Amino acid sequence: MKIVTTHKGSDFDALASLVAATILYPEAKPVLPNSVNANLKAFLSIHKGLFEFYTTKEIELDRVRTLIVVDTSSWNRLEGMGSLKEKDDLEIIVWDHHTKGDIAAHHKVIRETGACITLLTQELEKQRKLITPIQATLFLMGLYEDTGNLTFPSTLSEDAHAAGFLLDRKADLNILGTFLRQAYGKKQKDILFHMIQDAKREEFGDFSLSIAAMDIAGRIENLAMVMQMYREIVNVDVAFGIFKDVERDKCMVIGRSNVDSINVGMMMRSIGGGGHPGAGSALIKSANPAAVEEMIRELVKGNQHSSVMLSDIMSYPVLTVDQDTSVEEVAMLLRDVGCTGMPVVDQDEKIVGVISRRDFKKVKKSSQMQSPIKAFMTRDVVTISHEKSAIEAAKLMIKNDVGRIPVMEDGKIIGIITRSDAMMYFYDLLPD
Ligand SMILES: [Mn+2]
Repeated sequence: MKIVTTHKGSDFDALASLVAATILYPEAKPVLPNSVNANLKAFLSIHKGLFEFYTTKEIELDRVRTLIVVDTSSWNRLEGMGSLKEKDDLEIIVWDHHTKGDIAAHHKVIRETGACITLLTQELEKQRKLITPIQATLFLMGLYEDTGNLTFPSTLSEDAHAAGFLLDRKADLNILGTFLRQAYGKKQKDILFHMIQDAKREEFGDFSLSIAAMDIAGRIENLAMVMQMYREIVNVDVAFGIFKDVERDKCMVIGRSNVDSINVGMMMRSIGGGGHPGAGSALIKSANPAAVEEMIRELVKGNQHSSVMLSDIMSYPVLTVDQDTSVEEVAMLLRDVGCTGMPVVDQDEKIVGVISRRDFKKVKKSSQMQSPIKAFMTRDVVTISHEKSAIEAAKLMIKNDVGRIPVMEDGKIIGIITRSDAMMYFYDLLPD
């Protein structure tokens, strides 16, 4: 007898790989562990009958001649297969994307792809096996779950290729969305409802704020998403949730902001957590929620005075070049200072254009190297007032496809904000 099985606490990648293996090895009986994760349980309860599985108990392990293992290569992740470990004449085949395992296989396909189902999908494609739309949907679900919709750094082009193949085989994205977005369940809903019932809202200068505090029992997943929904429903610019886990005597603080003046990441860092300007969290040991709320209020007040202005993150002094300078001289200057572009000014230091690498491509003949730079510069200059925020600067860069924007005060250039300045700000790389 041949059997195919996968790891305990099975996820969609495990189930998908199990089903795919039964297409590649039609005579193998699929054995699904009893312990499967919550998303998978929901999927199986609805798709009962579409897939047939055996439990370990239903299999006479003595009669197993071939064991096929997918999405793991470790004995201790299998359920009830211990006796097979000692069997001498057992043939073992492993398909896995985890490279550290202790199962000694006779045949194996083990590579570090984003999902195990990618490896099996490649084989199905190679062997031109028929797969049904519901199988394709399940396979794509496994692929998306293990690769975070192809966004995890472990994702390879092979994973994306497999996703394309499965979409060609009519994988249904509507079904996918239903099962992969189970993170908002009953627990999360109850918490959100409680928070909304007690929601307080206060105006704080130029933004609105709401702080919600509540007790929770044990670990609750996806509180960050609950906070995001809370902020949207209560309709405030800034929201903080203080979740006290009574048993473990810990407070989880989660913040969300969509105004520049409140940098949640910076605030959370000052109380031992972390995050980005728009979102952050911190875990505080044995804290009392009232004290935490007071602390957040103080931080919000303090944060307002130190909100980041463009003048804090721009680069200066700014090198400019006169519009009558020759192309050759400008090219040399740029090379010497290691810049890719520069504002061009007239005699009164007024900005009249910018020169960038793109403009130099317009220079075709060597005689043009002696022409004034104004003949090649870009005349439509995007500038920004020093009073604007980093987010506004970044939006301008995206809209106009420019990497540097002169920062103006009273008609004069006082600095320049570059793409990397903006990125430094967004990724919180600024020194505190
Ligand atoms: Mn996997």
